[in-house]
Amino acid sequence: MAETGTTTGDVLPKGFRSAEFGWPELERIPHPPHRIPLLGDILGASRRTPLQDSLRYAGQLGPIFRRKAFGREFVFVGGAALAADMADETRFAKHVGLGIANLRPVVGDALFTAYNHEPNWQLAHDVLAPGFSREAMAAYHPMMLDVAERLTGHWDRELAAGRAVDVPGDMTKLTLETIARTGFGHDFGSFERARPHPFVTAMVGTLTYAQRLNTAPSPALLRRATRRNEADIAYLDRTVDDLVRARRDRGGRGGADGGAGDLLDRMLDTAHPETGERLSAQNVRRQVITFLVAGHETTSGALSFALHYLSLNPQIAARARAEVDQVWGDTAVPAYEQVAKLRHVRRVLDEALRLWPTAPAFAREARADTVLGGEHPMRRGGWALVLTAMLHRDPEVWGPDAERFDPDRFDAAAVRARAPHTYKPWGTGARACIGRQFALHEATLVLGLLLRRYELRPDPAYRLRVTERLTLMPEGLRMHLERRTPTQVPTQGVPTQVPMPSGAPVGQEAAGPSSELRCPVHRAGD
Ligand code: MNH
Repeated sequence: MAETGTTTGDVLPKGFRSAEFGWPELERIPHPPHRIPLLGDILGASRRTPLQDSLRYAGQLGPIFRRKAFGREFVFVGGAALAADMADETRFAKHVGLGIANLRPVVGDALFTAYNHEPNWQLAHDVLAPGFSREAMAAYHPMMLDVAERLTGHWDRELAAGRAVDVPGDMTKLTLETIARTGFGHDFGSFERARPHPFVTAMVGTLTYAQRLNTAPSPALLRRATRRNEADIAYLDRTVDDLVRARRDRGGRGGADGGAGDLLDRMLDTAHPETGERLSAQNVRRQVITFLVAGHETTSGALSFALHYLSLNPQIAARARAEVDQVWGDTAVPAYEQVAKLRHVRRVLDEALRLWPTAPAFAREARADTVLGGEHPMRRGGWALVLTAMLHRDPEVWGPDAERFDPDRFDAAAVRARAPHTYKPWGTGARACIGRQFALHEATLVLGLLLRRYELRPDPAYRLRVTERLTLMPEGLRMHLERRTPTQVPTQGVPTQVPMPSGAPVGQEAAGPSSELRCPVHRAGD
């Protein structure tokens, strides 16, 4: 790979800028007490849970604060007013730094890690966004159902054996198989394996390594981990190259018959509608890894947190289940259009992502010298991390009971009554999540299927513990299941063929500089 900046002993990612640079009045921003010379604010901080430590500090320090670790200073924003100001796309943009920049040796200028000015961002965005339109999603639906049936098959066997199910483990299998199948026509066989597929191990390895780079005191301590990381990256690359070769050898399209093909087909065959440009082979490799990673970890966490809260709140589960029964009725297998109709189930997901936004922060930088919130001067290029989990608990927005799980916060009237830019699990602006509708369709479908089939029984001894490896996950979450009685549950059968809606794009926001191209992903006001 061309970039090896983080493997040569240079721990700071390229383009890294400590907050001293971008914040002329940094000293006015509060920091935790008991600063230690050189080391900074490490008292009471754990290297494994940087986000949850920051959440704790936020409670003491207010809507904006800074932390210093090993000579580097970071600014964190979690108050609703300041976060909304940073969502102003005319003055701020995505900042690629820190954890994201650490991933550049793996995925370079693919969608998630591209710098705003890199031409491959717009190219890949325009080529791939139609892969998330309504039509594309409707074509993925039968494949999503197929993978979900593997999950219920596995859960039925666990249930029959009297075992508790491993929720995050199984959700990760489900979401990985889903993005691999729908995006790339690939089967990792996750449900047929006792251990995670080596691709998953390598992926988790690179994510963990990237997080460690943020807090590592010295590169020397990382030497062995760095070698390991290079082997992981080589394995990821090899796997993807095999996948691409297999597709080229077959010369065929993946995905649904006669459709536009799957994401891989788009990456390999589609020219930009205006410039005629195509993704390079190197870029395709980086995009495939990006989508396999970005397309499953966060959705897996979202499903896991949702199941955790459903198991603890039987009335909420009962209401969502009643909705599934009512909307899906006796249909053996839900059709594409029947998924978005599950409003309560969707609210459960929204609320789970409020409390635990599984991509827990995003970084924003000033496009030009500006004053954040009318109070904090910033220089061009100055940046801060928006702590989504903190924003989502701001009592000014969410009330004094912000810690309570309550899906009714997302009924239509409540959403309308809230100020814009107060709920940001998908990030913001042009660089917001491209896979949002994909994740929501998949997760709503799966929650619906699980609620229809099982009662969830929490392990009374379980206390929520959240692990952080760039994304959040409820660690060690297990629960027992009970099958609902057969009269309650419609039997499973073959997927009903549903005519594709001849769809207008979902969103109406223009994609980037071109006013001709409509982005089917991003909606105005997001
Ligand atoms: Mn997703 C960007 C959250 C599911 C692919 N995603 C982002 C960002 C957030 C995010 C936040 C913005 C990061 C930033 O500003 O630096 N994503 C999520 C969450 C879920 C999720 C919480 C599930 C729940 N994401 C998915 C799925 C896919 C996907 C599913 C693919 C199928 N996400 C992406 C890509 C980007 C992204 C690609 C980068 C988009 C861009 O910069 O153009």
